[in-house]
Amino acid sequence: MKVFDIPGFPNPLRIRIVLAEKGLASSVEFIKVDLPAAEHKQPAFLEINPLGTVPVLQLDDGTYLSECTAITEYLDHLDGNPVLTGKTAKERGVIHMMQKRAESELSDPVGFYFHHATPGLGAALQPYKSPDWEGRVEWGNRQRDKALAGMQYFDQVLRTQPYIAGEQFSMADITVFAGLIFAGFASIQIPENCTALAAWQAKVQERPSVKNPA
Ligand code: GTS
Repeated sequence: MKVFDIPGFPNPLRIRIVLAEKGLASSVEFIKVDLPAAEHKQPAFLEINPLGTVPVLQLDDGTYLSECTAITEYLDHLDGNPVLTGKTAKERGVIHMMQKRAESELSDPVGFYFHHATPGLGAALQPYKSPDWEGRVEWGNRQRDKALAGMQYFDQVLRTQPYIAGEQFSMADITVFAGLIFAGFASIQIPENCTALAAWQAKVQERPSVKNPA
């Protein structure tokens, strides 16, 4: 298998953590995509992912999978032991729900803030991400506020359970963790009152897959 991504970036990190969790790090070859140079917006890359985002997993039969959730589902099921995406109907439903909230309430708004209210990844990419439009900075700043509200929400969740989707570490934890890394990169800090979220972050940081992602 091949993974098209760029090391150190938040969404690629999600899949690198999954690969480490599943013991699959040595089963993949990494192909670097130059995001700041907008390589992922050029025709050659758009052929493998028309949405122009990384990561993308290429299976050995040539199939391309994009979207971290889809890639995680695939990798998690390879060994018949889907610990990250849920085994029972209830686990799958709850993880799916919290995963969606992790994206809609945290990582997506952080990305919108970063690409619209700041210079983002620089001049080569900005025309693709945020062409000049009136009000984009104001809208971006509102997205930062939404991300901060999302942190408050996850803090509340973690006051009553050890992980984002309940008792077990799951895909939803990986998404929130990567979302917080993206937030830090965009200079959005975890609010001081979010002590449960900060404690959870410190705990997740100690997982072998997070300390040594693929
Ligand atoms: N929903 C997608 C997924 O789950 O894979 C999001 C992927 C995504 O936004 N990837 C970013 C990207 O390609 C990489 S990063 O945010 O983690 O850096 N961004 C470049 C772009 O132009 O959107």
